[in-house]
Amino acid sequence: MADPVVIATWPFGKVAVETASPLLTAGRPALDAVIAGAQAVEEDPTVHSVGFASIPDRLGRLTLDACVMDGRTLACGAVACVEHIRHPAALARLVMEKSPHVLIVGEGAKWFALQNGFLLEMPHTPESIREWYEKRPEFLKKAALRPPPASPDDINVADEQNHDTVTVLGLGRDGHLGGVCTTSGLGFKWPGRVGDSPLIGSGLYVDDEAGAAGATGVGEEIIRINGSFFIVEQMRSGKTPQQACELACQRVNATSVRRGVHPANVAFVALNPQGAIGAACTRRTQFRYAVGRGGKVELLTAIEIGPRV
Ligand code: SD4
Repeated sequence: MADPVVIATWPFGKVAVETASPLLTAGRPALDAVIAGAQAVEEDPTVHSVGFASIPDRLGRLTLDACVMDGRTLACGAVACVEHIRHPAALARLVMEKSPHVLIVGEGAKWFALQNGFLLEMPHTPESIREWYEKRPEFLKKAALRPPPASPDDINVADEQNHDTVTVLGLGRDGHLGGVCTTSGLGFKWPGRVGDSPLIGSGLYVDDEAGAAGATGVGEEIIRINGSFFIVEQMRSGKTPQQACELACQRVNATSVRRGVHPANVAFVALNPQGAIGAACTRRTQFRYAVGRGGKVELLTAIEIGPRV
């Protein structure tokens, strides 16, 4: 029997931890608990970067991305660019359980949701529409509508507008790991743009035999290094979750140096099968995360890893 642990990205992840922790303590599987936690954030209208009421893309469309992974079987499922669905993490789980596929996108994901009893809903609130209108001129001034950004600086503009994704990792009493990642992606993103969050290996990876890892931040840079898989493989080869997260940040920094651009804001969390946790972010990301264990929930600040000189 393991002592349950749950870790979630950003201060708003506290709601996820508070929701997941009692479920883990009651002996529920890690995947059930973390999805329930993520869903509490998707449901929160004050969080404008996960689920409903998030900042839409440049055309005002709100498209959501999510994935889930079960550490026991490596079963996983994901949806990307899905509109009008309130709980993309639950839909990702359904892809895992009821389809032969791992990732379903756009209209196909919506069709699959309808087939399985999800309702189509209006995703905006008056506040989220107001925020979109208010931030739009400032955003467009910095990153005019033009071909895709050549440097992560442009992407960072979007990132600053919109923190962020909730990734929740959990260890159940039965010793199994589960994880979920859910987001609306970067605010003012290009229509059709998909980040790391629904990509197994980038935004999330979970394997009972090595550990679980999840990401938040500029998805393009996380995809480039396959961030979560990288961290899990580091743990498999003996690194602690903390060392593995720091190595992933160093890798992001190193790729930025090779490309001659400023390192982007990214952050990682990790959890190993023994219940040890880790977290790190690139410089100036100011990443905080929530942890629940031993009946307590706390907010911690991640160490920032700068580029090597
Ligand atoms: C993405 N990683 O779509 C997400 C967004 C995020 O901080 O986490 N921003 O790239």
